[in-house]
Amino acid sequence: MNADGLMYFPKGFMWGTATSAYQIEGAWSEDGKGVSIWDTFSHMTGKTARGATGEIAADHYHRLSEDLHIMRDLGLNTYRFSISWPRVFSEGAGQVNPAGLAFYDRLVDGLLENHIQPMVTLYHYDLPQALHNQGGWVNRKVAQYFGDYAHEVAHKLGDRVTHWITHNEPWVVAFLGYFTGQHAPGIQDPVAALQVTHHLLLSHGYAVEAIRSEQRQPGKIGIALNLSPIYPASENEEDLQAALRIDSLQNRLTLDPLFRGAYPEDLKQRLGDLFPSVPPEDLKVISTPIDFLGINYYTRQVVRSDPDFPLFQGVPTMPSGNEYSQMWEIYPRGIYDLLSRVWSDYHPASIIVTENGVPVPDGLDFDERVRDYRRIRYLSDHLQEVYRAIQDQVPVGGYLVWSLLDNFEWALGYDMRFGLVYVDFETKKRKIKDSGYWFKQVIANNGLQKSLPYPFNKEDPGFGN
Ligand code: IFM
Repeated sequence: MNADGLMYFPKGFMWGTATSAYQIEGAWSEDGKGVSIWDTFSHMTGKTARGATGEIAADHYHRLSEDLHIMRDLGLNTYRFSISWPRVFSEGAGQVNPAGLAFYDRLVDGLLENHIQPMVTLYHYDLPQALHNQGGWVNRKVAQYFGDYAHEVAHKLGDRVTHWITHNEPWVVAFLGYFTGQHAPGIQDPVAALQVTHHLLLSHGYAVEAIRSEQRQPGKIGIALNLSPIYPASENEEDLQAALRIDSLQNRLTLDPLFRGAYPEDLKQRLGDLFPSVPPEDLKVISTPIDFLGINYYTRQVVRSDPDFPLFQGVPTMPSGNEYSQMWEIYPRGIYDLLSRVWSDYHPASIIVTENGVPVPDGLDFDERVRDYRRIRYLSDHLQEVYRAIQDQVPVGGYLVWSLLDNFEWALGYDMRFGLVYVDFETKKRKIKDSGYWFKQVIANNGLQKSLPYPFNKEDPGFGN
């Protein structure tokens, strides 16, 4: 910390926000876009809160210039967005849809005009329905199609995109989509979920090769994983062992093949026949070196041993004493522990916090201001922990807030607001929240104030939101 009370981040630090296509774009069937599994799923009765769909979402597709203006206003130097695969290939493969690609072309140009680095995610949950009809991610061929899609996009945008992310949260795609069924395509089959994990990782490797062969400037390539540090509920040996077992499923299942070229042996043994048989050549493809690891962090898990719980004999608990958001426990220290652990165990070339944020029930006050103090507190506390990791030599190159805009939070519909910018879902009107102005100041300073003034502390009157 400096004498002026600011914790300065490294020169060139990436400050930005993240979004995904289905959560903000809308225009679900315009300009030749094909149907995605989320279009199908959200149109089914009972799959999302209040039957919400992404048909219109935040209407970003039609409000691109307004949203670019907001990004510039916030002073972002990086913007992470995803490309809708069915917008580019309405059938997932074969004929390209030029109008779909043109939208992203305009977006990338608009970002660069505003001095914002484009970070492209190729897959953020919205598989073309046509490929699901061929078995979806359970079908190995889909991994190949993903490589072809990556090729096409890199061919078009590879002269301007600075950062590529192949997949967002493959664990969520596999386990919420194919095991619990809370996400599209709503399947509940553990064998499928593990097969899907492998195919997603394989397709990541294909995409890395495809982008490297097509890009015409040295863009950096990575993947974004949802990772959670796992802590034992007590110091008992049983709880410690349970935490390690859950860690193998939650974190090492994706980290080990990507960085060590092998799935965790203990996990494979535990899962026995449930685990797919994997050709050794696949692991070479999966572990193709990448330029950065994206980490999405929201919360931790605290696990206690439970001999009755199948296979893993461990269950998550809800520790008391800490604050909770609408979705999770708030545990800033977890991001420090996670960054330090990933760095010391896997040594990725560089790390970017590709998502961090919090859902709080905020809204417009009488004067049209959104005083989302709890979000400011959350972001500030987490950034302090990121800063601490950087001081300890963990190579963190950027921090992106989830999310730019309030948006469609998957099965939870529009009930969870994560944005730095408030969206009135009736009128689609945007309003920068107090957290957005706070973040703007952090970016402008390239530094964080150590202590937040009134009324950002839990004890202060009016902290409510
Ligand atoms: O909204 C999601 C995003 O799509 C993926 N990461 C977690 C966010 C909050 O749940």
